[in-house]
Amino acid sequence: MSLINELLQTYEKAHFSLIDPESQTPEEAGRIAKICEESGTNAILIGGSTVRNRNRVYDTVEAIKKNVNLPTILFPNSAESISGNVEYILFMMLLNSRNNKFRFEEPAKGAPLVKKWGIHPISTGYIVVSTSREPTTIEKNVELDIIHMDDTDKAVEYAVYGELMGLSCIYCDAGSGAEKPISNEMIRAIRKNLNIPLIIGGGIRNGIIAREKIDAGADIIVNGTIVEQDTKIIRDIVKKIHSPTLIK
Ligand code: 1GP
Repeated sequence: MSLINELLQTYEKAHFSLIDPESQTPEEAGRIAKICEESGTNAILIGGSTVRNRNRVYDTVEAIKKNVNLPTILFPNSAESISGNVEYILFMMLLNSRNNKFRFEEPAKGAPLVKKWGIHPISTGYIVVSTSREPTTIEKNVELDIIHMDDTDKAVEYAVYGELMGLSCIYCDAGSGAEKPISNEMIRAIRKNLNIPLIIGGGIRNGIIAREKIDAGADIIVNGTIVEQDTKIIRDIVKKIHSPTLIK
């Protein structure tokens, strides 16, 4: 069984903590990962939109693996950021990219490395939703077929396309540090049309919001900015994700 299905079978819903190798030293990344593990997160995602240095990713993964017993999952932005010591990789197609580089070319470049190094691939349809007035890093770096906050139909189309192409999960992301998270309405519409796990991230800053996203249909919540800024909130977010629904 795949890691995501295994996690969802065990915990029903899950939480991933995202650590950007460029935001701190590998030792500090290991320390943060430990706090996330103690807070109840279910896996450590390693990645960032601007990571280019494989050695830095390698050292960060080593430090994290030394400190925690959680699965390590790479969230790569390019073939160059794939490191052989990670256990899993979100092997991604950026579905609403207008540029083939992020849909096919970088994943193709990375594919032989993933095989050679025995990394377990988690085939993922990645969809970026634009919720911020100021573009997020990913919006600055990739030319997108823009999906606005209320463009629910377009988000559903890309998500269902990903499922029909045989991808194992869909990750809808408002981008790191997004002003607003993806709306509950959009998550509900995607969930209604999708039969594979749905990961939601970007701009989720507290437990109540995380729980709303779960109630709307998210299976996994990703936190990055909060992980770097205020690890105490992670405990509350994880608790709310696993608490009974807020919907009366
Ligand atoms: C970004 O979904 C992740 O790719 C996490 O976003 O940094 O806003 O938590 P935040």
